[in-house]
Amino acid sequence: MGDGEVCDSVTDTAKAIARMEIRGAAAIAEATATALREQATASDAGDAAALRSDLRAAARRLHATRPTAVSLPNTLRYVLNRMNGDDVEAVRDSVVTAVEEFCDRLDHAQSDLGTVGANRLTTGDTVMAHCHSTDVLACLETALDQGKELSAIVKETRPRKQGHLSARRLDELDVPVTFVVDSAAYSYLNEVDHVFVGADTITADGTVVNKIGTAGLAASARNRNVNFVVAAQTLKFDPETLSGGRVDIEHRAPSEVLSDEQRLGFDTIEIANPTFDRTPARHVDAVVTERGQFPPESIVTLMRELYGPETGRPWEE
Ligand code: RUB
Repeated sequence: MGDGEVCDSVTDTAKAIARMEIRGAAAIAEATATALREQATASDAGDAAALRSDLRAAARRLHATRPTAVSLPNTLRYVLNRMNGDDVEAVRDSVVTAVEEFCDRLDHAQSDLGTVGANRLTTGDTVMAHCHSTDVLACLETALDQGKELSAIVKETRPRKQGHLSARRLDELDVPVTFVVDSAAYSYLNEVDHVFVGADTITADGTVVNKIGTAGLAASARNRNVNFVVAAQTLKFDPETLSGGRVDIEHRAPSEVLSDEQRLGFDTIEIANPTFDRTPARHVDAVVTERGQFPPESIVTLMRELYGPETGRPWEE
């Protein structure tokens, strides 16, 4: 190493993120930060410039895994912008310290956000959940810890069925869960007090990019006058959208939709598998963050305050 080569744990983490063994924006952020720390400690770079080059190479490898989850580049920005020092030890120490700080903030952010989200909930409420978001679960867990009784309707969330993870977690917490296929959501909305979803990315105009199916659910919730809440740490804000950047929507393999066996006889039919969609701000009642609750249209102000000076791509330098 020392010549832009990445260590095994960076490669392993990148593969695990790409295969969705590590998934969800917060988990991706933590794994990314930890992999950068591994790179800093494993590198045998001979001088500070070589170590910086190894770290940027590691960051590029990680960045290439999932294009839509902005927590990943925001993590890279946080750590690489704090990388400093004139010798190898100093650069290494600065990265290790930045990663510790980052992981600490991540832990606090989720529990602070949970408290804000729990304030929206009262005993007897039924919440509909889509996909698996640890930020959403933090809101529900905090409300339960406060003694509020909740029930949940959980959507399966095709094609990867991450709704199973949410349903199992809520069942462990003794929340009565009704598990439904995605197409049943509209029929169940009249039994629901709030829809809670997470986010992978929130743009400067308050658009919420989250697991495919979120936008349709938000439109249905608006149609039925059901509160639609997005639980998302400010780490999900995309600072590149402050200057016109667009969020690319990841497309994954057709085999996630139909297995090779199911595909027999379908081979001339194109299968599309977009992973995320865009929910417009007008369908979102509130964005719950660790810094409080915001109408989506006001996110731009907070985004500028938090990320104004950090919109670059330090892994490309
Ligand atoms: C997961 C997903 C989650 C967000 C938020 O998508 O869309 O709602 O990532 O998760 P995938 P969290 O399964 O493709 O990663 O609140 O845990 O950060």
